[in-house]
Amino acid sequence: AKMEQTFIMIKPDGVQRNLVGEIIGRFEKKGFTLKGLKLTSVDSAFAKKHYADLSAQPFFNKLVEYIVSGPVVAMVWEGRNVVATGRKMIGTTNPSESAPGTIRGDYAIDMGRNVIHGSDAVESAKKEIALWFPQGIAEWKSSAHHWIFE
Ligand code: YYY
Ligand code: MG
Repeated sequence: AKMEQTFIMIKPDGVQRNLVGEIIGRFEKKGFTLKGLKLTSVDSAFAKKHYADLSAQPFFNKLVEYIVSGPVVAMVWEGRNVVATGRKMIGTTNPSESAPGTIRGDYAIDMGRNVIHGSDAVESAKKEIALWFPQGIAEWKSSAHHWIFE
């Protein structure tokens, strides 16, 4: 599998519930590399752009209200297969079906308070990273790189 990047966002409930350190720790300890990080609040126009693909869904307005309800932590993580592996670490959309050991399985109950977002494909990751980090992200290589990737 190739090196790729994914966009991960800790949603307002995750920030309010002090899960930021825990979630960052899981991605760090897995071996992925942190390439972008900011605490920020977004307005509804921005949230609608982020979730544009879901604009026809009945839960869309509620989802947008939730995302603008407090600051979020926006991140870019890099590593081999990080998009799919990140989704596995996050768990299924509905936390009541997410396996224990996943972030949603361990820390969430309701679908509309599921703590974290992760890109669902390499293409959507590229779009989301460009939307959230228009100024670009840090260029660096971890000194642990060769201890993690063969
Ligand atoms: O990628 P993921 O976050 O797992 O789910 P999406 O299908 O992209 O939906 C985005 C977001 O919308 C989801 O995290 C919760 C919310 N949502 C909802 O409130 N009700 C649904 N039936 C489906 C999704
Ligand atoms: Mg999604």
